Amino acid sequence: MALYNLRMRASKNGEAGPEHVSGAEKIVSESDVKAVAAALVERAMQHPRGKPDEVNVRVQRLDESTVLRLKALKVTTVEVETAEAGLKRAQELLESAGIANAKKILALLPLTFKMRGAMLLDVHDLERLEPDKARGVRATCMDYARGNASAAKSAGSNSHFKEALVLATKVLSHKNICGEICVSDDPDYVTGYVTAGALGYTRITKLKELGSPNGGRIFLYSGPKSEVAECIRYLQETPVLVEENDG
Ligand code: WAQ
Ligand code: MG
Repeated sequence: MALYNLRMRASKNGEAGPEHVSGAEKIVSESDVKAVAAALVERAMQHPRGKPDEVNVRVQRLDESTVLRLKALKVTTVEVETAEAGLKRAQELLESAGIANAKKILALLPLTFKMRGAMLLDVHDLERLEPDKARGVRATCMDYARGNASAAKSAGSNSHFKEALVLATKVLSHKNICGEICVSDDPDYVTGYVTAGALGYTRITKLKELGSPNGGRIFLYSGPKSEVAECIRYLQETPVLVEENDG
């Protein structure tokens, strides 16, 4: 059966134009398209960042032969008491994975707070590589490979962790991406993560204060500048299905 990519985006009218409220990505079979679209709209309407003024759902058929299948990154969790300690651990973890500029990189996080996508940062010279620096680069077109689990049910539940693991697995799978830092923009979700080679997906239980809407992502790029465009195309367009690791 054909596969479809569903993409939901919700925004509200802010002082300076539309503000992002929520978004989600699903890849489902034809028979699930209708139920999953409804579940995504429902989710947009119930988001803790507020009632949206506009919700868009795009449905796009995929050519199955282009779908890449990946194993989910290995997950570990680091417990911290404070956001400050969490950011310090993030730095140490990235350094342990060979990212020398980790401190300077983490200091750039505030620049991502207003962005809808991620900063794409060259880890060697700290050059920002996003074509549109206000928007950033969005990783899209990825989901779990679902056995018989209900696609609609999983689309309705906003599991930050599960969706982030899919995104992080896709992003780190590109040969020129060597890591990622993520802080949720949901005021009630303070757990974030870092990824990098041997770290896999390392959750850090507190990266910001409860109640703060300040979140963002940085994708760490290590490769020739001539391959940036291809990397962005991969992140945005290549359909990826992620197999959950057991246990
Ligand atoms: N591509 C690139 N950047 C994105 C994307 C995307 N598809 N979606 C969101 N962002 C950026 C954007 O700037 C957001 O403000 C920021 O990331 C955070 O997005 O293991 O909920 O969707 O429990 O709020 C981490 C889970 C949850 C940790 C992350 O991110 C865990 C989360 P959010
Ligand atoms: Mg969010």
